[in-house]
Amino acid sequence: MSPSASTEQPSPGRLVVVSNRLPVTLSQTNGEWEARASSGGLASAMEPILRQTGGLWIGWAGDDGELDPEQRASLLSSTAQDFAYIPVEFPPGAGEAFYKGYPNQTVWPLFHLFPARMNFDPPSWHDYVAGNEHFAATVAANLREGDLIWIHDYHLMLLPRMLREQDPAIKLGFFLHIPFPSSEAFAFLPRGDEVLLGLLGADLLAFHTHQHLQHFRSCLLRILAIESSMDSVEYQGRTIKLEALPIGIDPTGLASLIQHDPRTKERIEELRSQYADKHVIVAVDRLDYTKGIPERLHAFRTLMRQRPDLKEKVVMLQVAVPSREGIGEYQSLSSEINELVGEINGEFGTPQWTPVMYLRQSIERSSLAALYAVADVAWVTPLRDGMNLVAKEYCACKLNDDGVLVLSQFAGAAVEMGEALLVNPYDEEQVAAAVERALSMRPGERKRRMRHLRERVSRNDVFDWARRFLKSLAAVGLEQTPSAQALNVRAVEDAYKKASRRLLILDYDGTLVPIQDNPGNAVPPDALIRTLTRLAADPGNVVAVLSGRSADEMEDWLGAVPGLHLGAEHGALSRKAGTETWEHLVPTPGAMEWKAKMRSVFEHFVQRAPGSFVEEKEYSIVWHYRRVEPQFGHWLAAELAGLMEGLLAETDARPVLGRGIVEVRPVWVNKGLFASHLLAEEEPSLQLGAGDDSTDEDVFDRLGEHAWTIHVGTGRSRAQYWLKDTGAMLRLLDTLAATAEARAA
Ligand code: GDG
Repeated sequence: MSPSASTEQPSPGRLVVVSNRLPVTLSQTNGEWEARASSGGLASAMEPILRQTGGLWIGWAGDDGELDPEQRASLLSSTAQDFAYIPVEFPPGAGEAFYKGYPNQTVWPLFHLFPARMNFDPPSWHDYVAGNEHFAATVAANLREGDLIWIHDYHLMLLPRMLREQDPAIKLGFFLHIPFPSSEAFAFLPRGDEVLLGLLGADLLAFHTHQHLQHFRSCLLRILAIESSMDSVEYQGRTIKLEALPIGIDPTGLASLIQHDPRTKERIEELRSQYADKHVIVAVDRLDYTKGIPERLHAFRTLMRQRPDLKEKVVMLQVAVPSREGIGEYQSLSSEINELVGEINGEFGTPQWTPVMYLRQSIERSSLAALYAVADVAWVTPLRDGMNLVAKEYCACKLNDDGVLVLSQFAGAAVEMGEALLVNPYDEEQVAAAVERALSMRPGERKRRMRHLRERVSRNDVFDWARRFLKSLAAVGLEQTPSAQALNVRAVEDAYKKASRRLLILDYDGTLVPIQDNPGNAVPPDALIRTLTRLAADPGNVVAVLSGRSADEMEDWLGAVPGLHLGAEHGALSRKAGTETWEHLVPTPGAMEWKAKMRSVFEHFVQRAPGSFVEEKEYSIVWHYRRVEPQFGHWLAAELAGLMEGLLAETDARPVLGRGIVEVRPVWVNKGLFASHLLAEEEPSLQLGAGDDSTDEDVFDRLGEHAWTIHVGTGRSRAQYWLKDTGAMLRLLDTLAATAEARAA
């Protein structure tokens, strides 16, 4: 254990770690079941904290339902001290089906940018959902108040939402160990929207790098139309933190093997004498197509062809740990590598020299440390990797700073390891040249580069990583301002029944009808007209639909609903129930000369952003960019708003950013004014205001403190409550309409 691990307690809560596999595997040897602990970086980072907090680690033990629960529990308890391993129970065969299907055949290839290797079999999605449900059930059965839940990786991306739905108050963080792809690639993922929604159940979502985090944000925007900031996203009344937290390793553990462990020391001596007259290049990977093993072998062959003088002077030790052997892709990769190694050794080898030593097996940690310690060069060239721990482990083992790291620019580790020789693993000539340079680098440069690398790897170790994650997770509730809570429909219904006079002010787009790419398509469906008619028919109700749209559109769409109040242009215009005329609630627009000046600027933005258009209303002028590529659209919107601020400085008009729009209107036009007028005329005993964007906040502010203010959809709001979407809003209105009718009958 690292000394840093035992000193600082990261959080007061009990830690519950959830990962697909427990760091203990139950397997059968000669008919006898045994528990074998794996000593990965994650296990060594989690176990001290689990021990400190008496925590739990929940995961699959790999026995696939063949053991009875008691046997399993007793085997597992023999491996954990002061904390518990809790196995997730799967029906026989279901654990394997879950693991091998959607996570490894669909998500893994796509997230590593191999869409052509992606397989999607619809039943595998159902296994994925069911697998996550098994985890959810096990977690829920073991949870205690105050627990901090930390979910790991891509197998469990639906779990955050499942757990949140069971208990909205839990504290839950998720870490993705693999890269997150760009939105263009992510769009290929079948059921990708479900995956994003699953992740949004967390309070904290962390990735290895900023690039992965930015890709996640852009997927939220493009696929779910959810906006976010660099470090957070607002969703259903919660703030979800977003962080880039590169994982580290246990450098002290490795160094102490090299310095104090007799087996490691012995192995170092053996390797040194075996390869005394040779440069040693090491490569260590799981046998996976993302790790670029064939590409590396091709580059090695190029190097050998270009540099015949390296004959008998260099050896490449490639360790490849078999992985996911039941999947066809992996079997053919294994054969491809065998053939390549055979070809290279056949082409260049001599009776005294085998250029590529290929170990297709797992080796002991002590041998691995010895290999790193002895190797002159580490050749770490994955085609794509979340982080890549081998790169960091190698540096941690160069205690005298004498070694060179050749690293793929597509490994997450490249972000932090600029002193390595960074290469594009697809370019075999460039890679071969980098390895050549590594082999001939002068000692001064080698040591300078490695010293920086090693110091950084030592500072940002895996314990520090875990502490930072948990500190951030523990602070979740404390940093958040109290925000909206989910609306309890039953409670509104009760209040509604008791009230004799009720005022309902409802926004239109995004509240009563879903937002459309083309605003002209948001025609009210018949069901909405019927519900509004029923509500407005109740003599106890004043029902108003208040929108930023023009009076003409409001009249066309809702003018025929008897008894309905209408508000247009954010309440600057009002049409009372039972009348046919529109009243100006604010001074008449008058000259508003600024509008003409703005028109040409707006038109210029339409030219810059195809798909956008300008709408002119009595009191305002609007640039609609909903159909423009979202990031470009937001960027231009900010530029337009900034430009307007300057141009309009002398007037009383200001730009306002809305959902997919920039609107310029006089400051005195706002929905709060409309609400005030209605409140002055009525004396409602129940007030309800619902809206989805920033213009509706003025209504929430104007209604009394006991009002039912409802924010529809995602994002931050000063409303007291939120509802998921327009569908939920309509169901609420239907329920209220039915309540009144039942009473009247
Ligand atoms: C995922 C992400 C991310 C390898 N061979 C042996 C052995 N190993 C150990 C290495 C290293 C680990 O396995 C491999 O870690 P990687 O980071 O390279 O890759 P993944 O397994 O794909 O892990 C990855 C990681 O999660 C952490 O977030 O870095 O990007 O894909 O620790 O030393 N260990 C032993 N014998 C071997 O033969 N004992």
